[in-house]
Amino acid sequence: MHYPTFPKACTSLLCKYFTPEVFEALKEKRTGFDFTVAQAINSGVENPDSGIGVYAGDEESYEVFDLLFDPIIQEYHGFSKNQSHQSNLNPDELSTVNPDPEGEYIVSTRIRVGRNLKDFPLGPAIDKQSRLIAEKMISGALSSLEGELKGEYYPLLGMSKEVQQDLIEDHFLFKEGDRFLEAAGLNGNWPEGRGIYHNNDKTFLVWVNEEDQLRIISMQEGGDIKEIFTRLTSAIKQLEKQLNFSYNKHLGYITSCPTNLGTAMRASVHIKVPRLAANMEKFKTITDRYHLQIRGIHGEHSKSEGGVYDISNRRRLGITEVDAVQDMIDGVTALIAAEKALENT
Ligand code: ADP
Ligand code: DAR
Repeated sequence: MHYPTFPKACTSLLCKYFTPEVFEALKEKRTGFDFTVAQAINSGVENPDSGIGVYAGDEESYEVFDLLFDPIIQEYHGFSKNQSHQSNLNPDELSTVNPDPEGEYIVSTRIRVGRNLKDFPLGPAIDKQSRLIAEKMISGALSSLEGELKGEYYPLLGMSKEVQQDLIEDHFLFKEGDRFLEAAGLNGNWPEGRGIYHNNDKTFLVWVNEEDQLRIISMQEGGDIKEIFTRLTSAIKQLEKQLNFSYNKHLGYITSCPTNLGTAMRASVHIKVPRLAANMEKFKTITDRYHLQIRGIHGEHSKSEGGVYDISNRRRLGITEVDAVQDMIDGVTALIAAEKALENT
């Protein structure tokens, strides 16, 4: 392995923290699943426009390559090596249930968590056989769900392009792996081992073997955040009876991208704020103050359409799931107040 050359314009956390000294210290190291630092950084080397640029191949990567992962985790999450993560999945502790009861601004709400199977490699290091075993274990656990969560698993292999495209356009299914995921080694043997589970109403869904082995999703139109969070936490409890998820007291739930560690939760609304959209400085002042992230309406790296934005919690590690959802609720409440104020000017 040679020290990579990063373009001068590179602004990723990889470029910032993968110094020649860190390279020398890590270049010969391998995890128990034979994952190397060259694999961990490949996405950021091939995509210098990455924000982060690194992915873990297994839980052990976060220890073996700590000289690189620790400063990145510290900068992204404000979370240091000696801190412990706490989880709280109790929806009764949410203060507000719906920041837009009249339904004037929030088009839809989605709350998702990432999960990976304990003692399995993560997506960048898993081989085809283990990925298929994981798919079988996960789809088997999903087939036991009852009531509102009851649904069906649809493998991507054999799914018609039309059905796949409709599910993507309707915000239910992940897009085909982008260049960041491709370079991270997350698209191996695509589409084998990947799929989506959903109930009839598509208010409860699970992605299998995309960026993480599970993305457990609760979503619906409108802003009844408590109902959506309650559905999600109930599903997580059911699945935990059959699947062991990778978790440790320092980093919480283990994910391939370090931005998702801890709660691995992104709670988002698609919200119509055309006046704030015309005043991005004010918009971003509010999202920064409430630790929110702005995305377009077709997920990461997409654009806003018709003044609708995807607004979600940015913090995931060192706060609980209730805190993460509360971050989003408090921020969305402030955005709606600001949009209303601009309506009256
Ligand atoms: P993730 O949330 O899993 O990190 P993305 O940001 O790529 O992944 O979003 C995945 C899909 O979820 C996209 O199709 C996006 O449009 C959809 N989505 C995200 N938030 C919402 C929401 N509040 N309402 C409806 N769809 C949403
Ligand atoms: N494109 C990568 C991903 C960062 C966070 N998003 C995830 N994990 N989907 C980057 O380094 O910018």
